[in-house]
Amino acid sequence: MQTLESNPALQSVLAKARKSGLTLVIGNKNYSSWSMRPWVVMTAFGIAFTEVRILLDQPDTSMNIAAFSAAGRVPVLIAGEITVADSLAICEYLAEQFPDKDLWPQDVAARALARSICCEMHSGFSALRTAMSMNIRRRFPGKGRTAGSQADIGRISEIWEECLSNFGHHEFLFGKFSIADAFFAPVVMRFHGYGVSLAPALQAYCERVQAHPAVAQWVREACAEVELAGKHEREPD
Ligand SMILES: N[C@@H](CCC(=O)N[C@@H](CS)C(=O)NCC(=O)O)C(=O)O
Repeated sequence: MQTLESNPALQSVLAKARKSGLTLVIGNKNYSSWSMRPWVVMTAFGIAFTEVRILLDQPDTSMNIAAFSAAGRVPVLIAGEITVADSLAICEYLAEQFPDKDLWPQDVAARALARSICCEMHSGFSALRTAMSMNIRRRFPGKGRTAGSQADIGRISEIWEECLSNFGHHEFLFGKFSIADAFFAPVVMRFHGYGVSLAPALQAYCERVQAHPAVAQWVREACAEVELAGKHEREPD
């Protein structure tokens, strides 16, 4: 495997990142649902960062990611000498570093539920993620409906209903926009792209998420990208 030492360009990007505040390493905005989550959190909460984008599904993708993290996946946050890999670990790190910004809900019960549903998202819904991969620029109405993805859509609807009715007051999942909404933002994009029908209150929630300035900015930038990742462009069943 090539190392950072053999790639002077990336070596200088990393050296600069180590010296300058926070750097978030992400994949293509059109496809990288995991990258979208911390990027939306940092943007929504006004946490300044430099973005480094690595193109997915290219011959040098693994080598380029390995330059920043041995875990071999994006997103990665570089904070001085600290490297945080994984979307959820990054969000937890940010919540700890910026306690005044309330990235998680303030109420203890709401926060416990917010963490639970983010973990459920992070470790589950693989049927939905496989059958309906995120491709912000394209529409696949009615596609990707497997028994597993339908079950995942049902469970996600149940989660949103519970959060919105008990804590959300018909705004975001816990009222004010939080990490939990950022964690489900890529699901909102999938539901939009694959034309999933939802109950009116959940559809309205999806529209609020898409209208959030940080989400809207990510989507705009995803639409402006020109690079294609063949793996993610395959027509779904
Ligand atoms: N559990 C990880 C998953 C990250 C992940 O799977 N990222 C994908 C892009 S969305 C990746 O880096 N894939 C490597 C590749 O395509 O070579 C997280 O939450 O950050």
